[in-house]
Amino acid sequence: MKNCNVIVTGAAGFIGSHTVDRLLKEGHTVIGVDNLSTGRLSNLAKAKANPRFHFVRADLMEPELMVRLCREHSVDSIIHLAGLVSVVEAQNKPTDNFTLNLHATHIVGEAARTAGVHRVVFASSAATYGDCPEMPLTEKAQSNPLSLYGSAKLASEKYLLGFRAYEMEVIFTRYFNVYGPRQDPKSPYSGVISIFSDRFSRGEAIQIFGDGRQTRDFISVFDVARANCLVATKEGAIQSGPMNICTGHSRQLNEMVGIFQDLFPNSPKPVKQPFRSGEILESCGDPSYAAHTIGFRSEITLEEGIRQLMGVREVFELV
Ligand code: UD2
Repeated sequence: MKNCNVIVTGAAGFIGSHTVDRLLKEGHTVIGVDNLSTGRLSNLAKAKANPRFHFVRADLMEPELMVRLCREHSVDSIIHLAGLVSVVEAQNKPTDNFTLNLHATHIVGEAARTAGVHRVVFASSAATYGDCPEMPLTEKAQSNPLSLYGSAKLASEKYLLGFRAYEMEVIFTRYFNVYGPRQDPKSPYSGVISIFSDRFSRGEAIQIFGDGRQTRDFISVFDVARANCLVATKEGAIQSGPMNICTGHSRQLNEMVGIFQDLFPNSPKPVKQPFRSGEILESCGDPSYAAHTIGFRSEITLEEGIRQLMGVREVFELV
């Protein structure tokens, strides 16, 4: 793999900062763009010590900025991770969702076209599938988004396809339920593992919505960062289109709670709550396409990922 120059938008965020770390570890040069509206500089503490990392605190909605950065750094690919990441917030603030999850996609695509960048990796989501009943979900499954967040991601995918006319490759990484260090546990709509890790470590009771038998495809952010790095820097062509970033393993919420309980045997009993409205009972991605196209397979089991998140030492060498 040659050394590439990669722009990461949303570089100071949860997935962004891990992606930056991975790219740097692989020897690439990284230009991280973030307006720090939700991202944190502390997430980039390690990256900032690396001479191959350039941080630009700016709003990517300024179109000239992205073009200038692409040209100045002879950028090979852009990983566009910036956006409004809370599904609930996107639903409550449709205009912000439109601006940050759809209009921003245009800015990035157009900057890439103007500056002649050949590959754009766009952070999409399993939310594009909505309540599709085909399990495991392949990229060919029907898209039936149930939220404005999901529809903005799907619309962005379709919009970017038009840039293929300029010989640009556009790949849409559809992340499943991502967890790991630096994920914010503070909102009630944060990812369940970040909420549970916070509660268990404080000795507080967790809440389980429903019977706990609902399943998710939980993937470690370290695996996601590795996948992003592979997509952005792979030599040779990659076919444009969606790509699931998932483990292919469907895990019940109760199993995941069991992993925490093994680590915290004296934790208070979980509090059962009714199912959340609009709850999806099953979610599992088919990882075959990513395996075939970029050689990506998840490596971190849920057990390892949770132990790592909770700071259990022996698994740290894994990443
Ligand atoms: C994602 C979105 C959510 C909503 C949903 C629509 C995130 C983090 N969440 O939810 O906002 O749009 O997709 O399908 O993007 N759970 C508990 N206790 C808790 C928190 C969660 O039992 O304190 C359950 C929850 O009911 C669900 C599972 O844990 O069954 C995973 O929840 P999640 O919010 O992490 O992810 P998901 O895919 O349900």
